[in-house]
Amino acid sequence: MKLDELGNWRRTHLSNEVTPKLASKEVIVMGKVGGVRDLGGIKFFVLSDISGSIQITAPKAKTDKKVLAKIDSLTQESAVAVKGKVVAAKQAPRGVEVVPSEIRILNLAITPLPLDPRGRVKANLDTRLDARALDLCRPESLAIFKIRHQALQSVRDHLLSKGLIEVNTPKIVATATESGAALFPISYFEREAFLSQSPQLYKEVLTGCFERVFEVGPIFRAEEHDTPRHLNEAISIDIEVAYVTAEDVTKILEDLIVKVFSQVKRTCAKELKVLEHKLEVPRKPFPRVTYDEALKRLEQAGVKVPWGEDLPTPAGRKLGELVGGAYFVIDWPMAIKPFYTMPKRDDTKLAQAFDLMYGGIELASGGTRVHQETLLVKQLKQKGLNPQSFESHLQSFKYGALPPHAGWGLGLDRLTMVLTGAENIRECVLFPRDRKRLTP
Ligand code: AMO
Repeated sequence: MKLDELGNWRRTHLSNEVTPKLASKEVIVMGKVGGVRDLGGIKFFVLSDISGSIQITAPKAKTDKKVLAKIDSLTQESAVAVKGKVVAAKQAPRGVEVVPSEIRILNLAITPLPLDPRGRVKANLDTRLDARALDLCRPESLAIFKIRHQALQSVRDHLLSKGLIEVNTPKIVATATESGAALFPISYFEREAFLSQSPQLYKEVLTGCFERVFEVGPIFRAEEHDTPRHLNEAISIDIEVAYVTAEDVTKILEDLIVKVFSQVKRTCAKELKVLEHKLEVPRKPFPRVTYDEALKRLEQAGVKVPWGEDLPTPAGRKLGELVGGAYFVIDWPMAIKPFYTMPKRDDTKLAQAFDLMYGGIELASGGTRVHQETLLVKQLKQKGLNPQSFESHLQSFKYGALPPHAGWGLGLDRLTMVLTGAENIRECVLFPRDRKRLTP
């Protein structure tokens, strides 16, 4: 079938702007078709757009034959433009419908569809991600991404209001920053390069000149994890601030989390309802649990973690049950924190580093950093890294004499999980990249 041109038609109203008040006015609405029904005397379909939906009703006796034939040829999810008259109608879902005088079929969906974006038939996550373009039209997906959008806007507002400058650092890099997390190698002309795991080293260097910076950007981790919380490409919100310590930046993070939760709760009530998620705004100050206390409490609850090891997932989950909500784990062993972490003055086995947890999920980590070149070189060696590979980074310590500084990285995808109540991080990312998924 030949498709119609959009031509000079433009939408006059979004579907939710069509109300009984417009009765007898002519409108042009555009959107996707939600299944055609024929009730003998009338044919009708629901047209959905970004704002909601409107019923298009064609009484057979009064509608042009060409229009009726077009309605017959419509498949679910086809894109159409409808010109017609607004009619107040008690039986229609919003008490209003449009009686079409002309229809333009802009694109015809091929059936059967791999999934029903109107959610009448539930599909599993893999099927949904395979047909993500359709899946994103589900009201639940839309709700998640509106909340993510709001969260990001609140993050930017907050950090800008604290005087931080937004920056963009390179994602093609020469060295690792996060010990343990593997790198994706790429071919860079005649050399090998890597996709950046974190803006860590760049944001630190920037404190020497810009003092307070933040970045929202992708991080790439070649981890083989296949969990509901890990991706191979994630979005990290990173900050780094000069002349402050870990304790100061935890406060920035705490304020930010409370602000994001409150603003999402206030502005996304409709979306939270679609997701049936009750969002609790955490109260300040969030509990601070030292690593030692965490191990003790876990042991009392029957979960043993040897001192000096990271908290494995079940232990993290248990700690989440014991503490609940948002809390910091502080005073981590240096052995499991990256080379750039500042040790505690009074106990050098411990790091001036923290993780922000929400229940059993790690949302962020950060700390005070080493700003002295000699200590940094010593710690690189202790981690089995070659200081020569970090020569260009170390140069900025020599020339610029970096000020004391601290910062954190907060995972936007994980933050969205917590805000939306999603059980799998893939729900919160448009086109997730994991061990098995590189398309769509
Ligand atoms: P870290 O490695 O803990 O710290 O990462 C910071 C935050 O980023 C998110 N994140 C991830 N989200 C999804 N999938 C992943 N594979 C993944 N890896 C990390 C998490 C995590 O808490 N440079 C430090 C930050 C700093 O100290 O400033 C860093 O990258 O939410």
